[in-house]
Amino acid sequence: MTQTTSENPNIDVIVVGAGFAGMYALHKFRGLGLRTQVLESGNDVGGTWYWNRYPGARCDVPSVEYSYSFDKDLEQEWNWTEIMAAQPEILEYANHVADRFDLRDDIKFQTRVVSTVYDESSNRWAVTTDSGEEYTARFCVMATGCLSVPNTPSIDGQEEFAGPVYHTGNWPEGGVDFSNCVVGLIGTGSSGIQSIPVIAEQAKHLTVFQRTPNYTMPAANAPLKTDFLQQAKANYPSIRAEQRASQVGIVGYGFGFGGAENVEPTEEIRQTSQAERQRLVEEEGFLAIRRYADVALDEEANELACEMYREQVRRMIKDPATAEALMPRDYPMGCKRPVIDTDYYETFNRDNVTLVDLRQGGIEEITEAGVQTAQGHYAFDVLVYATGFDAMTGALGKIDIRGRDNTALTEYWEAGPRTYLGLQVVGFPNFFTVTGPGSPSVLSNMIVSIEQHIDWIAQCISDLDERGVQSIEATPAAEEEWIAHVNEVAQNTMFTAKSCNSWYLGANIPGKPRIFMPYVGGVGVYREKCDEVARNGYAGFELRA
Ligand code: N01
Repeated sequence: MTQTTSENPNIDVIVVGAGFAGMYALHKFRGLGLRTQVLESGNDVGGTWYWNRYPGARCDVPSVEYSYSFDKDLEQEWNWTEIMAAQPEILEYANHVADRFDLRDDIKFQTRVVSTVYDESSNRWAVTTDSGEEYTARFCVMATGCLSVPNTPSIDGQEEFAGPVYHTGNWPEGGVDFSNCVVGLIGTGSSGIQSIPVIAEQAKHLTVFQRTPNYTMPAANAPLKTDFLQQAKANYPSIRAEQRASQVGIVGYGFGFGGAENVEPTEEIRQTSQAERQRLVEEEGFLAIRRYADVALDEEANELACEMYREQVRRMIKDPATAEALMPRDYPMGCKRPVIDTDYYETFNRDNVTLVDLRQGGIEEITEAGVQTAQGHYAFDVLVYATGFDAMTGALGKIDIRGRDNTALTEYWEAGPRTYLGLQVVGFPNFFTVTGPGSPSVLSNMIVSIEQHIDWIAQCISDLDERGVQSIEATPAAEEEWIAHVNEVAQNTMFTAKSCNSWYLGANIPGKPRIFMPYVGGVGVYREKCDEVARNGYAGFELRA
């Protein structure tokens, strides 16, 4: 039954998505007295952590930092059990938050938004769902996630495969039992690297199809000690303040990246002899690379670190041909999203694991019984795609979003996403993107960036209402200037190195414009800029009474 707009004339804000962003948005907006409706396609809350239930799924940000800061009691009452939490624990946390703040009352589940259209005369957004319901609201907040549209590559014959097919980004709720299964898995990004060791332990045999070897560092995960947790809780005010002012929203309280000891890179790899580098690899393995500051800044220094990396792969893998196949070459370390793993390389020493290096001959087609490559046919009875996402713009692109003059967002973004501060788009008044392209987003601890965006949007709506302003829209000049700034700071980083292909650039999706999407300037600097804009009466936005 179609719900007409007249049945819900008082909604202030529609929030699309009930992941960590949508959940906090609902709580925050409600607190301001704004009537808020959240629409979510899944059966429950959790977003990323709801969909990505694949074996081995785990966060790579330490738990005490990958958690909400908005409620002091919540901080104190929740007890993380590991340095970096696994997916079930994070989903449990999301459910706890939903229960604690009665969020489900205003979330409509199993409801996919298909279009959202701005009506200039009423200054409202009309949001239509897959069941034909229509809602209208003054503001539309897209909490649709940055990695929420799984990418399944188009491969000849893929419909022919006779067995079950799974995607890591859309894993069945009940899990998958791989025991006695022969499994084929395509993709060696974070999801593949996390799931491969766990699937290999369960399955009769696992064949991994790898197109590009990745750089991955070992996670030093472990149970969290009670006294550490108590100490962290006591220090939360300063941890949170530091996170907000930091580069990536992580301060390394107790632990650095991947749960390892926090090491400040201070040395120059170019000043280190080959013999010294070799000695360090022998003593410290991959972690030896963390000491060098120039690796992130200079491609030649980076290549020296890559050599150290490859040497450690050589040392870890028994079969020299497999070792060679696992060595990343031709692109710098740090160009793609860093990966951390548990027993990834060790897995390739198992008898029941085969690595197919697609650089030696790619996939030609998927057959009824497996994968045909230029190197031969590989048979299996279950196929897993660990092939990533249409990142940052994918979820917005799937919704028919139309702003002033019926302009489609996909049209406006034809040459790549354009935003002011990653928060708003010219031509789309009262429409906000949470952790959108042009903001630190995926380069940061997402919860820190989510809270910052929601707090900013909430303050903005509240300020507009106080001043009797009906609509807010980024100006073309401000948007242009912001894009230029985003591009400028991304230059001369490993992210935009010539040889780099990453989903940050949209390079994983055929036909997607190649543009570096997130803001490299850092969450602290970015927060300052957003706050300054607000302090200056929302400079760069046009406010209409
Ligand atoms: O996806 P990816 P992901 N034939 O795009 C391969 C976050 N995350 O889901 O590199 C063969 O990184 C592709 O090969 P190539 C995190 O931000 C976080 O693993 O394009 N192979 C690549 O190997 C992460 O970065 C966590 O040559 C094909 C793989 O599939 C992001 O999600 C955990 C192919 C895709 O890798 C995405 O990670 C998991 C084809 N046709 C995810 N098409 C943590 O917090 C694609 N590939 C730890």
